[in-house]
Amino acid sequence: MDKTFRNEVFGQACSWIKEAGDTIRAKIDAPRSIETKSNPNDLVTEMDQETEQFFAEKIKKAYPEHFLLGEEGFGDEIEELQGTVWVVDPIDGTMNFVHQKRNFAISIGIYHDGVGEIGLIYDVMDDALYTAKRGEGAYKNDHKLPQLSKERPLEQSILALNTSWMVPENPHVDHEGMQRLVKKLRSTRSYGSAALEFAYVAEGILDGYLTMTLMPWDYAAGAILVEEVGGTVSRADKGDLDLLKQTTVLASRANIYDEISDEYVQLKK
Ligand code: 2AM
Ligand code: CA
Ligand code: CA
Ligand code: CA
Repeated sequence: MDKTFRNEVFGQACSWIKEAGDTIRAKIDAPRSIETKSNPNDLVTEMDQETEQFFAEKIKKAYPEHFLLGEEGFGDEIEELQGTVWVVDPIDGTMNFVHQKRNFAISIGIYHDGVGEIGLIYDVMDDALYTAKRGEGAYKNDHKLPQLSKERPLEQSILALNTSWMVPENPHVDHEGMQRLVKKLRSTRSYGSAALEFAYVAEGILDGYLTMTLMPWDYAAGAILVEEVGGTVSRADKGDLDLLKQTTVLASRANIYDEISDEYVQLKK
């Protein structure tokens, strides 16, 4: 993607994400109808849908040749990653949005021919915008994020992790390895918004994030941010991420990445 054009798209995306966030903040206390999707704990609100629609309209008008891959279905049916694709999660952490009215984010990853060019994660209630352009580092608002430590060992690391992977019945990962991992770590956290968990890894306030079931819009922006500060991002078994599929993800400081994947994560099947 041409640099001048990328800067234009970046500016546009930043202004839209802030506008969408302003709207959500203004309506945070309004009564809302909550529906469920795949299961009783898989929530969606009108705000998720309206926010994705907002981006769909803006993108189509400004960049009719671009594609949108979005969680709530207002985008395009995408089978391959050719051209420019905006991968949008209008509200990441809908359960937090509903129950806590905080700890949720808007996530936008912009890919060109499959390469991540721009990542934006907006913590709406904190008014904190995390941004990255490939090859130009990552920022939290106007503050450039430093490269991540390559020294701190696993024993002194905090990993974002969902406790569901700890039970024997979980279909994704050997739970004994996960239990050993939890004992080895300094501690774990679980924020309930994948996008924010990536942003916190990029910011250096989490040392890594390990998860078993992410969709493209959950990590499209976050993967770019973490890589821009020298972190490593892949499937949990170190395979390449496929932006068109549900996937496991391990994102962490580079010096603990191999150890986590090789010594603790044993995927099932
Ligand atoms: P969402 O809020 O956009 O749905 C919660 O641990 C994290 O997992 C959130 O980032 C959430 O994104 C994501 N997630 C992905 N699939 C989910 C599902 N089926 N149900 C609930 N959360 C899901
Ligand atoms: Ca959802
Ligand atoms: Ca999500
Ligand atoms: Ca969502």
